[in-house]
Amino acid sequence: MDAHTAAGGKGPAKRITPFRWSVLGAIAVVGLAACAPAASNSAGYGSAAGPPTSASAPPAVPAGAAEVGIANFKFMPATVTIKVGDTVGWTNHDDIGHTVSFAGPGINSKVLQRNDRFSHAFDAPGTYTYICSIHPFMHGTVVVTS
Ligand SMILES: [Cu+2]
Repeated sequence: MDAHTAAGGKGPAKRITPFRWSVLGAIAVVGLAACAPAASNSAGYGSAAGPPTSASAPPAVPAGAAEVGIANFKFMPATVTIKVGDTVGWTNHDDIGHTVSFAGPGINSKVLQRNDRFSHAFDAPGTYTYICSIHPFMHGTVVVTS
């Protein structure tokens, strides 16, 4: 080859030979690498679509409010989480009167008879616990997030 002749002017031909073998070796490595992707094609499967979303959920409590029912001597749900400024409403479904009486901020309903409703808007973040003052074993919590 002409390369032999040109490079040979700078030194003996023995110094050229290792270089040419390394080039051949590099070509061989590239050839092997090109085969690799075909071998790993099967790894692409497995990420199917998620579960179908339910078409129609029941109408939820409107944003900015939460509703608590009082039934069978329980606040349900016992814990509600709202944002600052949101309102929580309580409706008594028992035939017995209950109250909504908070420990800290002095929020107290009158005695709620069946189907009476009490509501309060919370203006500061925090965790507020309350009871029924008639039945102190009834506990509820309002979590107000900022
Ligand atoms: Cu009660």
